[in-house]
Amino acid sequence: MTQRTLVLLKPDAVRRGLIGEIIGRIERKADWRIAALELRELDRGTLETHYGEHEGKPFYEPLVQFMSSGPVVAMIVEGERVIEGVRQLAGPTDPIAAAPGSIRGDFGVIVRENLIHASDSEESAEREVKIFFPGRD
Ligand code: RTP
Ligand code: MG
Repeated sequence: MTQRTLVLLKPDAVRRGLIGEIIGRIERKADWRIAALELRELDRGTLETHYGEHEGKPFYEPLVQFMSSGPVVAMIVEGERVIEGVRQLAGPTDPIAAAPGSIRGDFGVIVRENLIHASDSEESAEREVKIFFPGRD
């Protein structure tokens, strides 16, 4: 089942020089392809749309601040079962709970600064691709 997913390398990953490391893990998966890729700063409107499901939660405002604290890498990744697959590569939200070998488990400590976002369902992927790459939906 070929899918596409929206992946963000968060500002902590970019600041720490982990772009190549993380993209390398994604690229090495058989038959997955990077279909779009851009380094960019996110404005508040984009983040409010993207993280709308979390509005009102205690971590929402600090999350939006963090995500606008520096450039991110936005990507569309395509391939076999890529939605579940990138979530597996990333590991659980809390990096301390994430197993070694996962991106968050290998490089993260803080829940907010967990290096990577990946769409969590087909519906989220379609919605998020439209937000970040409106010409590619
Ligand atoms: P993401 O959406 O970024 O791929 O991460 P996720 O599905 O694993 O986590 P989600 O529950 O959607 O939360 C979105 C992001 O908000 C930050 N967060 N901080 N308690 C906290 O301080 C807290 N909880 C979540 C994380 O950056 C998380 O990835
Ligand atoms: Mg999420």
